[in-house]
Amino acid sequence: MRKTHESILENGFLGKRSEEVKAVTTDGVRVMMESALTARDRVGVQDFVLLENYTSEAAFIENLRKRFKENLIYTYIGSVLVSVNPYKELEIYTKQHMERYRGVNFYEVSPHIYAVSDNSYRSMRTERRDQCILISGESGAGKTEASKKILQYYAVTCPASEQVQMVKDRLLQSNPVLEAFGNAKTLRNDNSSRFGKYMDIQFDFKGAPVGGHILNYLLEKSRVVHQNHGERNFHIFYQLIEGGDEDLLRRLGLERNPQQYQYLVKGNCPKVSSINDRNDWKVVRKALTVIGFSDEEVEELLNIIASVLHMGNVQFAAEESGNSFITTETQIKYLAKLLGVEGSALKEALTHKKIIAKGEELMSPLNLEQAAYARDALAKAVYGRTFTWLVNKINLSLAFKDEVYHTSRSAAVIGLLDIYGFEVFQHNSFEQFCINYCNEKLQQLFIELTLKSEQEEYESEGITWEPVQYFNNKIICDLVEEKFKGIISILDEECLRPGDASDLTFLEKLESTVGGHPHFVTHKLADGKTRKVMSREEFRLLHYAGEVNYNVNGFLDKNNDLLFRNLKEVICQSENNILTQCFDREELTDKKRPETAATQFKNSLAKLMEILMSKEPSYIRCIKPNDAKQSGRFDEVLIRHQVKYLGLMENLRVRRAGFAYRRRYEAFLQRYKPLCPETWPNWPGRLADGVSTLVKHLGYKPEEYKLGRSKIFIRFPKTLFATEDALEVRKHSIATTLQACWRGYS
Ligand code: AD9
Ligand code: MG
Repeated sequence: MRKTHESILENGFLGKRSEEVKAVTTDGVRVMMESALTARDRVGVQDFVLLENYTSEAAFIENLRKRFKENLIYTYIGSVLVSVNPYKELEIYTKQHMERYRGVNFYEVSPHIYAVSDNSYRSMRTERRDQCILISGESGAGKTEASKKILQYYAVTCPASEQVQMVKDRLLQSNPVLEAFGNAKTLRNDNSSRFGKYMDIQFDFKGAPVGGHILNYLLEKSRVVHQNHGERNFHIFYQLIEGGDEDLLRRLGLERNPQQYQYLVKGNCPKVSSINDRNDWKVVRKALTVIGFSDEEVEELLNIIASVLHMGNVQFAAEESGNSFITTETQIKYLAKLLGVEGSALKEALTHKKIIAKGEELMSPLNLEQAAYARDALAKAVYGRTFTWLVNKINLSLAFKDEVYHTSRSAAVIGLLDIYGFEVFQHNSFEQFCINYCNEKLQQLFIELTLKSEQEEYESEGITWEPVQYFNNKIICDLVEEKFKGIISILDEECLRPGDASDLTFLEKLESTVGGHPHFVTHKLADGKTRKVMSREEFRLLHYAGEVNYNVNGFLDKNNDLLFRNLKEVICQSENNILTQCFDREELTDKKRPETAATQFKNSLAKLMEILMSKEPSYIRCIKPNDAKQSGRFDEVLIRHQVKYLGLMENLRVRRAGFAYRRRYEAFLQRYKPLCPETWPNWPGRLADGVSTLVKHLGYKPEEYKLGRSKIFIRFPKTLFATEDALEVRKHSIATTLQACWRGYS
């Protein structure tokens, strides 16, 4: 019985209150209905629009809590999916579950990420329109897991030929590879994405996935050389050291102990209980083969990874003059071999800088600090560019080519966006600034698209729209990205300014330019006094998702992202094929100053927004239930904060602004036609007339509903609840009659 009730609850329209059940005809039905309602009290409503008290944040949170307790991690706000990270494996991602959602109408099954996936897929097929699924939420909220579930759903449920199966395998296998090289343990998440990823899955006319393309955004390269306490470097280093066989490690000159490597000891966290590096290594190694990497390419790739570890162990000492020299010859030997470069040239380039004076090239010696800086810059550049190479290589392997039509254009695409989530640490730097700016942009898109599409729907259906007040974070996006007076512009200006420009002069310039902005704060108060709680090296941004203090230390350097020219020259001579692709010799002759890191990021985000705007979006809003990464813990304060900044209450209000529910005529008639003798079993005329007849028969009052061009709009949830109740009763009486007939026959 319990199962029946839950399936009624989870599969039908939810959220009725006990007193609303009036249409009860027999004791049996009453028992059944009451039992269903008790269960409903337990599991809450599956769509927040059905909350009676939809403006109450407390009711919203309570509904989330109820569902979370019952392992119902998904809930809708209309068509937006809210997902709470369960921090445990749930039995809801099996093949049977996938089948249940395949081709089924969004609202007829319980909320699930598969329903969103299937809905996008069907819209793409039927409307021939590109789709995108935007996954947002803070670090550790479950975005990457969500994107993987979507990809798996398509891989399992979409039609496949032998050729398509290969594409599916490659699409799936690209994940472990990119995560190995682009994810790391942070304090917020053991598998935190340290790069942004937008992936197009390309489909042919039959709906089969035939290719893919990935765009990657700003990798957090600084992690290669430094990790905060309790954090790790990128997974691949530990995987290689733990999982690589003896022979491989010998060839690479590596020891099976991460603590031996300076680039791996900064966070003092070589092992993570939730991660099995050795197993992950096997997975990644196999994935590289499936994607189509040759043995030679894998070897060259691993040579680079190992070389970064050796680079970290290159040490310097200073002569009396202050000039540095290298004290670790063995490392240089390994580096020369692994990078395929001249050892002596590398040594010179790590301890000297080429300058041009009076038209002549001179080698100027570096002091200890400068030499360490050059070494770290090289490690970051080598790793960062290799990561981009990896993405390009995966793209080549996923590229769609139609042999018949000789085209690389697919019929339609579904884009998946999985970026780094909003993050706040004790110490926040340039990387957090970029990550959080990116989240602002996505929030902006969410605001524009949800409000816009809602408005458009009312308009296209010919229904009057009642606007809702909401916080528009455009003001913060502008503060960061505006031409000439935005933070990025000011940072670039300082980066270009010769002379005494420093991180602190950048901060001063910020104060004088955007000091009065309502979302910008520094230690300086308007009356000239200082704010004691803030350091002199920080500025605070009041983000849509909360306040973050950024320490300006390293901003100029990270934004400049420069590699000394002579180091570049050495790497350009490399015999390693990957490196020669990453470090193009033309770069050496190019006089143009490359774009700064922040400007590149800003421009790539602007392009991303254009891509997303051109597609039909679906949203998944991920919520992190607690900071301890524990299952079963529902931290109300943390969750309330996320509900607030994700704008979920506003989203709900917009959705409910006029009408709580809307349904296409066809679906509405199909579901409720048993309730009216004129529409049952079939309505012969126009759908709109059928719905009109049906609702009149049900006694809907004119103020309770409106008929649009293709949909019925229902103002109050209780109208729908009453209809649902009547349907339940009707179904039960049909079942009872059938049973009686059956007994009569037997
Ligand atoms: V970040 O912004 O990249 O730092 P994400 O991507 O939002 O972050 P992620 O998907 O990596 O978070 O989820 C964090 C962890 O939560 C995972 O490693 C899982 O252990 C756990 N998780 C998330 N979603 C699910 C789920 N649907 N089922 C089970 C989950 N566990
Ligand atoms: Mg992630």
